[in-house]
Amino acid sequence: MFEKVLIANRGELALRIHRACREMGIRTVAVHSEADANAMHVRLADEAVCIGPARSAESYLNKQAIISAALITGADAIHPGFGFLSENADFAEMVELHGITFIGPTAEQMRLLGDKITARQAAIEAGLPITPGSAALESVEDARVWANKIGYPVIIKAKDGGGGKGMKVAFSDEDIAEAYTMAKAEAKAAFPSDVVYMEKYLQHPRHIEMQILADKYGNVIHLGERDCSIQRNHQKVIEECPSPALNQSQRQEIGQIVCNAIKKIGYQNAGTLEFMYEDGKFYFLEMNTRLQVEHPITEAVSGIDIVKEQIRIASGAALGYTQEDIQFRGHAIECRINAEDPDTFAPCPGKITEWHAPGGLGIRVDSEIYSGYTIPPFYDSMIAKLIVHAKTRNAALMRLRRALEEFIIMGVKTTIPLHQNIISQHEFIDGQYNIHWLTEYMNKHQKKA
Ligand code: MV4
Repeated sequence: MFEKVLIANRGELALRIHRACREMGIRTVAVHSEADANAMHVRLADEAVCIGPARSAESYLNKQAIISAALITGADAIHPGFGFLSENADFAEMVELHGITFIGPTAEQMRLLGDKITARQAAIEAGLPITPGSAALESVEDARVWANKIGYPVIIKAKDGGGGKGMKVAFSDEDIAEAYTMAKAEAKAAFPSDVVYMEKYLQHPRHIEMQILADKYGNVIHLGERDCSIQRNHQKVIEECPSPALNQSQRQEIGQIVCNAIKKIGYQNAGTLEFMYEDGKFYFLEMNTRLQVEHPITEAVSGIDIVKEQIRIASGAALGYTQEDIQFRGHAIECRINAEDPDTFAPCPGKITEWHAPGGLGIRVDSEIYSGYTIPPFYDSMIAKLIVHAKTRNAALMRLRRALEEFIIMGVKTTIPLHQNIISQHEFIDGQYNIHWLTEYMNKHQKKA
């Protein structure tokens, strides 16, 4: 087992990883930018190294600085968290070349699954259900031919894309030229490659993702699904586990299919397979080769500490249990609390003058915020995650309502009122929503600016 782990991340996740290490008797190294010198995990970690100025490019994305910090402090392993360098295969490779363990999959597994076209190919060969689609598109004419083969509507996507950038939908031959050209241009501007491909467009899917854990010996288990359909502009707002749309037999079926696929692909550590779910069918979208923001709802329902499992797997331990040992209990819901204007979503950094987090049975608040802390303007606006867990979905909704009422954050605007609004809508209460619902709801009820 590792003696010392360097946490190559910031904010609530850095604290979360520190906590797992602490409980495992592993010493921690916190790396931070100049702007994060006062962060809680920096104070709690055994050692702290300033790796550069506030700008992420010069600190949290600075591969050399992070590896130097690991070498100087003698860290055995680096946990990348999510975002930043967590899915950067070159970084994973550099870390391993320096004799340090990267807590995650191998660089080649990252490369295979990070490229949307090779990932789709791997998914097909591994038996995952997928939307009808094309290989890399060569020209507008090629796009038109494929679109008529697949059948409109179609969506054109960048192979290195993500988060909705470089995606264009076409409903007929009239749209295809513009969709192809725009998607390619956006891809060129935003990603390493401007290669684009096409899929059959699903018009009202839910976004359901499966959490898996795989050790270095071919053992794979799944920890159930998360429904992440409540999102706006590709930013998740509320996630829940299990999905209100699935029944037990569907869960077992997709779980089995996913585990078999991961065994065939050959993968190690934690991973999440994203699907679109429409009219009772799953369609593989992409695989995330990292820990996800919303992992706590899976932890609540399965009782498994996913970060500890990541560390154990990276240290060479075999999974300590089989699929039959995993029990799912109750229902969990996560609200992402952002320092943003709840109506305009404009980021709203600043000094927290009052902080009172809710408590009680089944409440978890993951955050680094404390009274007097000043939120820096350089990073993502998420400042806390509120996770509630209860026996049933209705009980979880009641608990969530109560917890949001108790949550006091003064000094900055937050999205707490937005969450209170969403969970009082009957489409949410009935669990009848798809990926477009929140955007449509917001547009309908947008305060006239
Ligand atoms: C799709 C789709 C419908 N049909 N692909 C959005 C970003 C990236 N994860 C893929 N995305 C989508 N791909 C097909 N064939 C709809 C979306 C999509 C979406 C997917 C999941 C969660 C939220 C979304 C919001 C808008 C569009």
